Amino acid sequence: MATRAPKDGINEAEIKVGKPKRKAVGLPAVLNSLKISLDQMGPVRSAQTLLAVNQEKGFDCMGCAWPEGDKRHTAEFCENGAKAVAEEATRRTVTPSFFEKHSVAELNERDEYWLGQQGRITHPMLLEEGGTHYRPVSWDMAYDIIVEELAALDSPDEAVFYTSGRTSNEAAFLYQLMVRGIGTNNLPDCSNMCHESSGSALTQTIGIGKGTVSLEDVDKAPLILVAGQNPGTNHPRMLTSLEKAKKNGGQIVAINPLPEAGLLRFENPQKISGILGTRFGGGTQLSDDFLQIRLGGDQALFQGLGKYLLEQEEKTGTVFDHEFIKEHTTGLEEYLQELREVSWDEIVEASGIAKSQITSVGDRMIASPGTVVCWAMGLTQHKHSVKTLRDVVNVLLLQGNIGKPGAGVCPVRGHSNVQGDRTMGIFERMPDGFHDALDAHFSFASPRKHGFDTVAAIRAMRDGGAKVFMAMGGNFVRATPDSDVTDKALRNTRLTVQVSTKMNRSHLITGRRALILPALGRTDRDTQASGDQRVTVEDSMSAVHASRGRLRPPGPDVRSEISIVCELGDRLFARPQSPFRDNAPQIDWVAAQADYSVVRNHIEAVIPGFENYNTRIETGGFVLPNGPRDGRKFTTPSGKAVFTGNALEYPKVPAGRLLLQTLRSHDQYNTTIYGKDDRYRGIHGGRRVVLVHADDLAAAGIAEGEMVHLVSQFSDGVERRAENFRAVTYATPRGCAAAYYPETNVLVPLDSTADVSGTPTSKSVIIRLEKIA
Ligand SMILES: Nc1nc2c(c(=O)[nH]1)N[C@H]1C(S)=C(S)[C@@H](COP(=O)(O)OP(=O)(O)OC[C@H]3O[C@@H](n4cnc5c(=O)[nH]c(N)nc54)[C@H](O)[C@@H]3O)O[C@H]1N2
Ligand SMILES: Nc1nc2c(c(=O)[nH]1)N[C@H]1C(S)=C(S)[C@@H](COP(=O)(O)OP(=O)(O)OC[C@H]3O[C@@H](n4cnc5c(=O)[nH]c(N)nc54)[C@H](O)[C@@H]3O)O[C@H]1N2
Ligand SMILES: [Mo]
Repeated sequence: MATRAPKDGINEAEIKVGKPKRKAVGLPAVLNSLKISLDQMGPVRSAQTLLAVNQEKGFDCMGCAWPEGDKRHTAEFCENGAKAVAEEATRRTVTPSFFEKHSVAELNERDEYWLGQQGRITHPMLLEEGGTHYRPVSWDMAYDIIVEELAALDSPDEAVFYTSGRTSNEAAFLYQLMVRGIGTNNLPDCSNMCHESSGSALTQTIGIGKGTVSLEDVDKAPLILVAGQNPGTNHPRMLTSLEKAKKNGGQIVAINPLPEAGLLRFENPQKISGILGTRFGGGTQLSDDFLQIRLGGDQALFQGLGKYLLEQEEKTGTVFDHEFIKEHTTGLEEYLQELREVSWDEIVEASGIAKSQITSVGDRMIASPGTVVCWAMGLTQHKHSVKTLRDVVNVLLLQGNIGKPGAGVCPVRGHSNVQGDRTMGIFERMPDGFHDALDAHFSFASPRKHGFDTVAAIRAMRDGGAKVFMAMGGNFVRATPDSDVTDKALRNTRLTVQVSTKMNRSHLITGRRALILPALGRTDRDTQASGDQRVTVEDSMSAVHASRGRLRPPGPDVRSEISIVCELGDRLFARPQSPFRDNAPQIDWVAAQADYSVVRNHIEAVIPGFENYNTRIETGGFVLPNGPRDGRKFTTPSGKAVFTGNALEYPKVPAGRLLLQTLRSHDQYNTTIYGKDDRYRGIHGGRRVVLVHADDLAAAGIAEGEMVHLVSQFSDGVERRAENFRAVTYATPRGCAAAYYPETNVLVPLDSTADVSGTPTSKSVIIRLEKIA
């Protein structure tokens, strides 16, 4: 199996490698975002959009899920938020004549960057069986095709309904209702590949699969550990919070295999001093400590921290929060046993961090009245991620660092509404309480058998068990692992339906028939029968607020996700000839489509915490109840937070092999490639690079700049190959390598998933570098 560099993609010989940056943002970031905005939107639209980002009456930035502060700046945006906005609000369009000109085969030769650059899709398009080109199709016909294919299935479990994390609360709620009305829980989502490990670990230990901190907690935290996260690129507005924490006297410890620019130093683009900083050498030193950890070494590190706290507790008796432990937790002994058994040698070996560095962070924790741990994909995408995160919780519980100001767990979410989609029921295994409420309110019986997650859905399509695939946003075939396997799986279906704003690979690797349904985005004005609508989203800290777009949509034939679901729902359930009338959820789809406040009333009736939903979003929104945060209430079976014992695990890499992490460059949004630079890491003009320690390159007899193939080895014996990468020496620990996603997804075996959460192990893939003969 192999992927080649696409035709018009990149000439690796032209990739320029410079010195990685030591700090993030500042003037270059502001200039870069303005350039991209002007290119894509022109001056008037740029101003209209960028001034409305994250404002109370504006739209929610789709760049990330970091919350907005109470005092909003006139331009509450960051470079990468501006890129995400420009990407959607572009004036370029992909019309039927585009599809007439380019066959699917031809488009498949193009790279992700080129596809994305073509612009917004304006018409529903159909690829007929055996067809070479997409042709325009009426909305009515498109809906009829979906209904017909769903009705023809032997079982509703032969259909799969994916969701990406930009979908609004309203659209997500109606979508899951439609899917459960059809009779399946096959609701995989991007979260399965993202923070599922966080959800699994947190639900088990603290009773809720969400973070327990507010923005204020971060601003005021005396100590913040940032592990497995690159905020300078992926959550730039988080740097403002970290800067505030520093100004308030807080300390920051960065835990990362790479010295990421944003973690080290930051120049705030919202402040004149930050913008001028580059010239005057300013900016804020963010990290007090940088632990350059081995890939997958975090469980060892957190066990080391726990072990040190225990050793000091045994000396002084003042390290643990005894009252908290007694009142609010169970399982301490099991955890302490684990800490006593694990040796320092093993901890140091697994993490690659010296004992003295670990104990010095331990001393910071002991001295600190509160600690926050923030994390993202560096902690969630390993085989032992759930264990690792349970050990993060363990350490925090020892000092009572949950449910007090300036302390807690902070999983930093990716997509801007991925957390809200989960709250709305986008999950293949929602708890019974949710189903009971749904059934009662809509007078139907939702299916209780768990559905497919992302990996299970791919297996089912591959093996012929799933025949219709619909996606509410996202780019399933490129976001998922084992690209060659996934491509074949999708091609094995009868119908693929993509509700999308922009072109991507998932429109080109299709079932026997394929539909593209063009959708409105966050920035677009959404006008329905009752007038202009707004939607709502939930950020990483459980705050729910409204989002309203004001730009003219790319064309009259582009529809909102809500309207698409309502039209489908009406045809599936509510008409005399509807195939799923028997057990139909009782809802007026037409009324819901006409006025989204009707949808919010339904949500309020089913999901706790949404009381007076419509009223409260008028006044800036509200924060959902969070037991651990609000009052140290833990909805676990024991009613207490749970310490767990987790035998130490870490990736073991055979000699001559490397452990590869697949990560994001500064110029991409997941599978959307904005450009070919990774400014902070000093890479310019291309993406097929592999970052390796100088000594590892030398040991492999490979010269800096030489071209190599990446070959992954997994227990299934299949050789997975990603070809033609340029070797770049980089400051990563020995034995560890890094390359960009999605070019390297072909290397991630479908069956290599995290225990419990099922997340593909995108941050630990065993590879070897193959010299090109
Ligand atoms: N501009 C932009 N913003 C985004 C996105 C985007 O693509 N572009 N994507 C969005 C989404 S969906 C998500 S989930 C987030 C992703 O946000 P991140 O999680 O920051 O994204 P990654 O690029 O995957 O970076 C992983 C980081 O973890 C480190 N890391 C890798 N493995 C390990 C490990 O074993 N231990 C430790 N301690 N560190 C490790 C890497 O070196 C890197 O710094 O960002 C969101 N925001
Ligand atoms: N190897 C590797 N694989 C990974 C990861 C990794 O770190 N390494 N990260 C994983 C993570 S964290 C995630 S979240 C997934 C991301 O997986 P996805 O969410 O599936 O992927 P995206 O690239 O974010 O999807 C982009 C597409 O969404 C569509 N889109 C954008 N906005 C809208 C909208 O408002 N409405 C609709 N209907 N469509 C819209 C556009 O057509 C665009 O092409 O990838 C995962 N895959
Ligand atoms: Mo994500």
